[in-house]
Amino acid sequence: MNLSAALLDALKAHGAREIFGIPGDYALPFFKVIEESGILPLYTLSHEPAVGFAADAAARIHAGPGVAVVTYGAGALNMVNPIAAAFAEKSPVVVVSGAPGKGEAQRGLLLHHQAKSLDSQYRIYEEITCAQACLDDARSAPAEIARVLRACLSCSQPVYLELPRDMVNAPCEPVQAVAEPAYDPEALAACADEILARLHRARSPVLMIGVEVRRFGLEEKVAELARRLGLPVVTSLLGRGLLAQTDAPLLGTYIGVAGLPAITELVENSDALFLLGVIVSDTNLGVSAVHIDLRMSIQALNRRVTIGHHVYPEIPLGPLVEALLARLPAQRPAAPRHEPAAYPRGLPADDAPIRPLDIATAINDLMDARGKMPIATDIGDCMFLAMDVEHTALVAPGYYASMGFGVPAGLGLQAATGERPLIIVGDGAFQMTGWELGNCRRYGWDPIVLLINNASWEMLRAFQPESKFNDLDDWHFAEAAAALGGEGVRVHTRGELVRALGAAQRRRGRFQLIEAMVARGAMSPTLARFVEGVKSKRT
Ligand code: TPW
Ligand code: MG
Repeated sequence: MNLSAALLDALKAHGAREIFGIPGDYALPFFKVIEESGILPLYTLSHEPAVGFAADAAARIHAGPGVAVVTYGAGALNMVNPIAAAFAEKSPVVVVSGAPGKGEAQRGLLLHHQAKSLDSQYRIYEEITCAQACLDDARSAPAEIARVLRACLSCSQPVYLELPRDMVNAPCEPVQAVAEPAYDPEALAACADEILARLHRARSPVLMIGVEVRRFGLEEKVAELARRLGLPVVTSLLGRGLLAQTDAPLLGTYIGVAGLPAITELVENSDALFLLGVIVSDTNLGVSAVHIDLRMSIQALNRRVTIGHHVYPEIPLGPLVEALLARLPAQRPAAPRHEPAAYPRGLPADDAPIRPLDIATAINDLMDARGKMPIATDIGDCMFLAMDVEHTALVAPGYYASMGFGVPAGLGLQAATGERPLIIVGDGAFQMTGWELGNCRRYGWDPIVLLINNASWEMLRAFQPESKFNDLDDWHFAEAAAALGGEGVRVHTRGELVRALGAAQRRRGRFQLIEAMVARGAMSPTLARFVEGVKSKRT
């Protein structure tokens, strides 16, 4: 066996299902093996940021590693931002970068795509991945690959593998996977007991679910845990979309002052907030009018449980959920008396102009009539209006908040699941990565793309209305759809929006771009509250 086949087999054995990439001369030999071996399907895109976002979305949706393969320097450094995003949002992306061969590096010349030194790229990636290896020794390579892929799965974060081009065909042993790091069952038992005692004593315990629950494949078990505990359940902002496929007693999403008052009060008045896999970030917990006292909370994140001043290190989330379930009776306690969030429905198909909330309403009506779709959003009002869309599988940059995520993430969703996604994106973000839709035709992808064109960086305008640089030009995106292999329509009224969504849903085989024209200054209620909340926190 050679090194590249050993790597591809190992990726597949660790749960990878497809590869996204863009080749370059340092990566051409590896791409040749990827294509000719057929071990994993290869999807090439147009610009490396999209490769990173698509691999990230694939990882999020199938809760296993996503793979992004790029060339050295110009390729890998182009992908730093999406991998930083995946690191922050705990998405397990395996980056494989081609690199100069060992011999080339020893000739004393600077090599093309080299920045400062030949290992600059490796050191940059050390900052944004949880494990790294340079596969420049065929004897140690199998163990190095196993170590790095184990870290990817155990930490649910990106990892970095550098593959010098003269190593691609080096003879090599197959990769033997390494086991999960061990934990102390007695510590786990003590921790589970303490959590349950703490919840039992509390007046108003609340369970908040975060992305780790999905990353570690625990949604069904956590839904069962929620039922047995009989606690009100909410998701964090980044955790929006979790538990959508379960019958957990889910109320909605906590977004502090930006969210529904009933959920905000419940979370902020809780005397035992159980944060299960929630990243403790400003977007998840900071947008509150009151200061949430984390000493009153129970936090399980990053293989560590913190209960007040007690810290239990090395408690992985899966075994913790199992231990809690094992301690709870199977019968259901009385359902908690909290109303789940109600989402807007029944958009009149009239001649009124489109407001952002109308878009959420139209999507709810469509999904009621034709079934749920997985959704990818960008950052901007598209993400905030998605909070008014009924719970469905969702990938969105809810914490790191990088623009350009939505369209490539949607392509990643369709590649990974075969399901047709709905992409919701603003005009500013579409200017960054919208061109990637041109790759749909050759792979048979046909997402429905709802582009909110307000000719504006509206979210920035909301923070700083006096700045004229937030005015964008009107790019007439729908007209570009045909050239990219899809179909586009521009809609101005609610009636046109409803009809366009229905028509797009019926037309399969090509991407359907609906360019919804929205007035500058119009915002979803959630974004308006979010901006007010952030502004008042700053002053
Ligand atoms: C890679 C900063 C956050 S939101 C925003 C900017 C520029 C405006 C988005 O405009 P769009 O949506 O897409 O038209 P909308 O609803 O506000 O009109 N560069 C990157 N990421 C971020 N987050 C920014 C800049 C930003
Ligand atoms: Mg805009």
